[in-house]
Amino acid sequence: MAPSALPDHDASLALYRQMLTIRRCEEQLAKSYQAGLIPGACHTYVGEEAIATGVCAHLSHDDAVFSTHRGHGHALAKGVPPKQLIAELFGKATGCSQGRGGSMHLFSPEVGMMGTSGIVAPCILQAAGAGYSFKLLGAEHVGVAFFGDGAVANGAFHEGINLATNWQLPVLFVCENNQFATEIAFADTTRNPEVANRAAAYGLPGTAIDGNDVDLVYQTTAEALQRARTGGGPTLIECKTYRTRPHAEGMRDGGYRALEEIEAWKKRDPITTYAERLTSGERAEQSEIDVIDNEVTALVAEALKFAHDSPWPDPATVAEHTYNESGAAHA
Ligand SMILES: Cc1ncc(C[n+]2csc(CCOP(=O)(O)OP(=O)(O)O)c2C)c(N)n1
Repeated sequence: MAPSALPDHDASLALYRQMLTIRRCEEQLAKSYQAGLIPGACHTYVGEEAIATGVCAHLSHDDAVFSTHRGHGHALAKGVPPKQLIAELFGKATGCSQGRGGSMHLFSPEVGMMGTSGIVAPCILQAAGAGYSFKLLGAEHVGVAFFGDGAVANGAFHEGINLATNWQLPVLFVCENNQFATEIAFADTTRNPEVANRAAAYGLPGTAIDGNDVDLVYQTTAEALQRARTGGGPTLIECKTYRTRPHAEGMRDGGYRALEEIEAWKKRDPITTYAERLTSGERAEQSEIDVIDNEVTALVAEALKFAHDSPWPDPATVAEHTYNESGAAHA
């Protein structure tokens, strides 16, 4: 699959800003977790920011994203403001799910963020379902599933991709292959440690790219979305990447992977390498990068303060959002 054009000066800086916003939020969330401020699990996206950023740069609020347990980056890139994300993880009423969901239940339908999920793989089926509804409606919107390599041996992968391809639905399947599911190496769970070449079995285009290269993610997504929005059906994009923090905050990070491997991937950091590329290739000035760094640091500090200062949900509302309260008759 030949990639489309490189992002221009403004688009490149927007990609840099988005990746850095995710990174700074994750750093704050890791610290907050260590300070005991986050009830529940917290799986950070550190090291994988280029994927959500490069994909979501092309999406509108009408496109539907379905995500995973590692979904903070997807939510932010899709348009959830940092203050709503951090407040949600703190359990505050101002969070995107009003403090009732936490990290693995981030919902913001108004921006097309249709949910993170603690269950591995159903996002693949949900994105296929969204694609089906968009096709029935004759809309040019797409359903997008982000999922890890741990979802690939789940039946949902087979069912969702087969159905979306057979019916030529407008869907993007984005596998974030960070090479581990919890502490199990992908290569130890399959005789075929490549994901993209599985596409041949279903008859859809599949491509494997460097998921730490935001330009490449951006370009590859542009072409896949063009196909999806014009009736050409789904695409499977395998983004090879690495998480450089433990599976979840509070967990160990030794015993199942080599520290040298983690250090080697940190040198391929998607954010610092992108800043170097932009400045050395004369796509942007260092002074522009510096301004963004300062603005993002201030934005996230403000979001953290907002979350701290926000109220807890009113206990009297505990049963709200549990049942359908629209008054519609139930079957
Ligand atoms: C259906 C299901 N099986 C098992 C689990 C337990 N589990 C939670 S996270 C995880 C690993 C997921 O790995 P991957 O999909 O590669 O995503 P990553 O954590 O690497 O981003 C597993 C097995 C689960 N949540 N859901």
